[in-house]
Amino acid sequence: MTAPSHPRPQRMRTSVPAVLALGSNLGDREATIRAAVADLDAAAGIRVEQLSPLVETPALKLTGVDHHAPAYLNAVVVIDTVLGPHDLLDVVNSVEQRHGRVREERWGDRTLDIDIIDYDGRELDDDRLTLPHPRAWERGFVLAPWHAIRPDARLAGHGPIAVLLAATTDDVRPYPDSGATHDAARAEQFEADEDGGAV
Ligand code: A4P
Ligand code: MG
Repeated sequence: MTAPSHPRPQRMRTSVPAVLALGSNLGDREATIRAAVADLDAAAGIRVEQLSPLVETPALKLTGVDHHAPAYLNAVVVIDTVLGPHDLLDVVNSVEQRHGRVREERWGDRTLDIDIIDYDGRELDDDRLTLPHPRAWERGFVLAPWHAIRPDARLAGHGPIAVLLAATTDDVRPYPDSGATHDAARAEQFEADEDGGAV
């Protein structure tokens, strides 16, 4: 077969960085999160750049922290993607489905939740998607693993995540638990702020 004389120019779309948060508090939580990260990396248009350490956190319900509910494992991945934000949400939703996600109760127990925390620093709010994720700024279970791999990251509209993390109070433990908590990171941050003369 001869090559076409006028090959169609390939449309190249440049990739952008994005940050996804994964959470699981039902089933084999670690296996689910690791399989979901592999699924994301295998999806067309997504390359996983880095997976954070896993952390274990008590379930946050609409009524507050619920110590009777199964604890969550949470993690963050930094990705590069050529997908637009809504196409990325479609992939994220299909990976959640593949891992048995059932939507019965808002903030209910789940095998897998994947949120888009940041998409190239963009701010957006429509009926399907809010960027950055509207509650990421106050959640230790998002900020602590993100900070562990990208300490200089910023959350659009909110500023440096190191500062946001220092203001959180949730109980975020390394998994498997080595006895330390991310309070150490917060304490270091406070000390750095004091040395720098911050109020
Ligand atoms: N949606 C809008 N913006 C986004 C975004 N940036 N990323 C829409 C992902 N989805 C986004 O989500 C509801 C709708 O949000 C979707 O249809 C999507 O179009 P959902 O996953 O169906 O339901 P949900 O997760 O129960 O609700 P929501 O409000 O997204 O909850 P969150 O804020 O994700 O919180 N406790 C601990 N310890 N660890 C956790 O990970 N997660 C939650 C869920 C609650 N408690 C937790 C944890
Ligand atoms: Mg969600």
